[in-house]
Amino acid sequence: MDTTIEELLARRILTGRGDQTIEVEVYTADGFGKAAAPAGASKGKHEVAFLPEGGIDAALSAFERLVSPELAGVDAAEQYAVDGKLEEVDGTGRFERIGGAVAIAVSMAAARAAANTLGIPLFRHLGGAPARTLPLPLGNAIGGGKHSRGLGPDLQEFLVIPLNPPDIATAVLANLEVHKRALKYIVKADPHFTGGKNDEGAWTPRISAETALKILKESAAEVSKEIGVEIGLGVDAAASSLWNGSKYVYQNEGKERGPREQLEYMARLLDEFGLVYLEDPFHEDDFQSFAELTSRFKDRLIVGDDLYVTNAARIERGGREGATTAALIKPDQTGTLTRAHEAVKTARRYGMRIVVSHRSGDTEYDTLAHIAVAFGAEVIKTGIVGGERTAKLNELIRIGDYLGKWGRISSL
Ligand code: 2PG
Ligand code: MG
Repeated sequence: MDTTIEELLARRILTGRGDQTIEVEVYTADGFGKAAAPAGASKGKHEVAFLPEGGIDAALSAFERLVSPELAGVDAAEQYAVDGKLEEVDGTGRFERIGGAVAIAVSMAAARAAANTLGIPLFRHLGGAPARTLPLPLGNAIGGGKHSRGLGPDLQEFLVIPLNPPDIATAVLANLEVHKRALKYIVKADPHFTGGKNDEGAWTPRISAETALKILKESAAEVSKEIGVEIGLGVDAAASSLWNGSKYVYQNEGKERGPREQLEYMARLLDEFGLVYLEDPFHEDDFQSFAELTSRFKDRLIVGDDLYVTNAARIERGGREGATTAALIKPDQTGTLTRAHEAVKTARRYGMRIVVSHRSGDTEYDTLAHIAVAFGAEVIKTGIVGGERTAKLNELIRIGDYLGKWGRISSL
């Protein structure tokens, strides 16, 4: 079985929200793999460049001129060699020349091609024998913030997570049931609600953050009682989207909060709703407030997304300063699987939990499910409904079946 890359090709395809992105096919002597780059909306300013100057056309042209000729001949099974080549041909450190979309699509497609050539599942190829733990799914049930055009609650995501599910299929079902159940309460709180959902399948009513959390608490309690699985609540504040340089602007609530008030507000939500998960409670450069909140809530998942942008050096700093108890890992934020793996290893050195995550503009690919199992992530964040979200959830169910009695489900 020869895993040497013989040929690569790239094309433009669409994300679930209809934006253009890059898909790459990699052919080895004996196999084939393809993958596509997801795209964010509430992007961190420290992420690698998604596209080079000149947009998608420039990315495709950079692929033809720089990437494709250089990658031919590289062994797809040696991920660090593939990813090292991508860094070398780009040369900017931030993928400004070839675009992060090209980089991550090539990186993942090469991994797929290697796994296919070797006749093993992708999670096994990337994670080896220890990869047998399925992550807990974190589902986005009610949406706000930038993902709801600033018209819903000011915080971006109101999330649910099963805490002690017996298996992955039950875990997925728990989230989906809470999402369905929540509608009953949402239409009471917002009688004009027409059932709109955002890019990730979360409901988008015009209600306050507190109402959203009350609704999820009630819905989760009902579902929990019926199926016998404890269900926790979470929030992605995406606070960089609220930050204006000196204050957090809550447009809908009609309030502004300074850094101190933001800290107290986040602490109040953690206390009042017993949140098990809180992502980006502060803007992306405020390591200090993260550390202060984390010192008060060590038993919760306080998570860095825009704060870390899957960058090992930023996670290293967060670890040294005690900024978070978990790191969000979005492979596209950093451009290659090798860099994402470095980020995971750094987070682990500081005892952080790992949350592998999709983007709000994602594709029907299921690659992320394999990456989460390979990295041994405790949690996978992948929206709630819609084809590009259920693609990952359904693949986790399949991986669970494949693992059979060797598989286990994670716990926090
Ligand atoms: C986030 C993500 C995904 P985006 O903030 O965590 O939910 O959003 O992909 O728009 O950055
Ligand atoms: Mg986020």
